[in-house]
Amino acid sequence: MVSSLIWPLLASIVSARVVDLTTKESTSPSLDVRPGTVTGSASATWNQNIELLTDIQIADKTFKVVLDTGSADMWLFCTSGSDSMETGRDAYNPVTGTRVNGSDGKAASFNIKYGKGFAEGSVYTDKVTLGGLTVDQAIGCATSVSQDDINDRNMDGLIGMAFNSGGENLPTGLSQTSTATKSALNSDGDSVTTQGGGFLGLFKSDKPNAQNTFMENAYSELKAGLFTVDIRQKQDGAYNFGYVDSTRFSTPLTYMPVQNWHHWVVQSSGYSIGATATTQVNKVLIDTGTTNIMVTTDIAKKYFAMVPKAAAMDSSNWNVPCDAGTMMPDLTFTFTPPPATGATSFPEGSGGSSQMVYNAIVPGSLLIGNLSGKNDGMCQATLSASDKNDSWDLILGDAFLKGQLVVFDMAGVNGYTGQEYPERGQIGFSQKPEFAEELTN
Ligand SMILES: *[C@@H]1O[C@H](CO)[C@@H](O)[C@H](O)[C@H]1NC(C)=O
Ligand SMILES: *[C@@H]1O[C@H](CO)[C@@H](O)[C@H](O)[C@H]1NC(C)=O
Ligand SMILES: CC(=O)N[C@H]1CO[C@H](CO)[C@@H](O)[C@@H]1O
Repeated sequence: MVSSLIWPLLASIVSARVVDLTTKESTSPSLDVRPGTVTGSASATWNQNIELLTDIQIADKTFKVVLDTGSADMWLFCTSGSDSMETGRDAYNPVTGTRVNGSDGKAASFNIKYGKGFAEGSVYTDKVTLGGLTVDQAIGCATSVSQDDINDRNMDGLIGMAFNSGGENLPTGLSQTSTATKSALNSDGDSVTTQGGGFLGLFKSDKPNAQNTFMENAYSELKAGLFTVDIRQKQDGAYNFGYVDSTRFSTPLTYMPVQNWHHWVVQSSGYSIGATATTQVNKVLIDTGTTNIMVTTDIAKKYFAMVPKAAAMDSSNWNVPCDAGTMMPDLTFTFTPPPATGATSFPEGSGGSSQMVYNAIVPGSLLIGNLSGKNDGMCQATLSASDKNDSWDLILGDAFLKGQLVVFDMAGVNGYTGQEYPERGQIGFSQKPEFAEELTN
């Protein structure tokens, strides 16, 4: 907890943006429009089978954070918060950072509201290392945090991987109202998705110069402007930065353009429960920060009607027999890529694009979650119901991501990348080798 006073002075002098990275030779420079050469990798470790935590380092200290594709801000519990908040976790001591000030010279404050939670405090910039990539990063130093998050002692904060659109004018037609999601442990140990504002809360009070997200800061250095998510059932997974791991991903990938500049939202063209397919267009948020798959009540009811002994716990959650195994139908979301238009230049390593329809299959066994806690042989389902939002219809969280390999590519539709930070992104899907085998049997 104690930081020396010498280190922060040194740290503020060093201003290289990205250092100490794995460097790979670029094999096809003509296609590699990214100026950068670096890649990185970090593991994703389960916390109580409910959220994934990733290590970041600041000033040689390690913090465990939720890497959240459903929101854009970064915050950590701050050492200047209450003692009870700090107990049992690593809190960030901003003595190594530089305070961000408003135009009046006073400390800039941030105030992020998630529907069921919040974090507030002041803002610092500091050197943050994630997956071996080091950037100067704005950090919300949270002195006031919702009790559910305080109780989640293994979690030191959150790093948002969604888009930063705060300082920009949004293209017409897109909603300015921001919503964010993250998941946390509530007092019952259930997964919760919290929503209702959160993007760029860092700049709310004093509106200092817009701060960048981690991906924006790392973007120009990365070999490819993307990160990938490989989450596994009951095992550590991996987040990779700047490359697609060809030993895991089968390429070419099916890429879907993001629908909304704020969020990693793409369009699905239908879903299947077991062999029963329904054509229905939905906007889906692909969210590492939500434990469950959140669908409409209609889809959830249809699904659980197929599971013998499934029991509704309330209007949004169901329990299923822990040994339901093969009785749980697979749940499939269909992604139909738009026809290729315009430039189709892919950064090397991003896998190229497939025009094939992608069926994202979530094997039924992945929808059986934790024990109900009632010693009744029942387990919480990781499929639940929630209402639609303006920004999305469905949230495909960790339960979905366990079934697919996913690329979050900041390039535009069909892989177009300019030298500037792009205005849109695309999400690429690839079957997991282990499930691809299971599913063809
Ligand atoms: C979920 O189950 C795992 C064991 O599979 C256990 O370690 C964990 O504490 C449980 N989480 C909650 C929130 O009950
Ligand atoms: C903000 O103000 C504090 C206190 O005066 C100062 O230490 C800090 O360097 C300022 N930040 C910037 C970026 O100038
Ligand atoms: C599914 C979803 O995103 N639901 C949220 C939509 O927005 C309202 C109001 O902001 C929330 O209460 C819902 O939880």
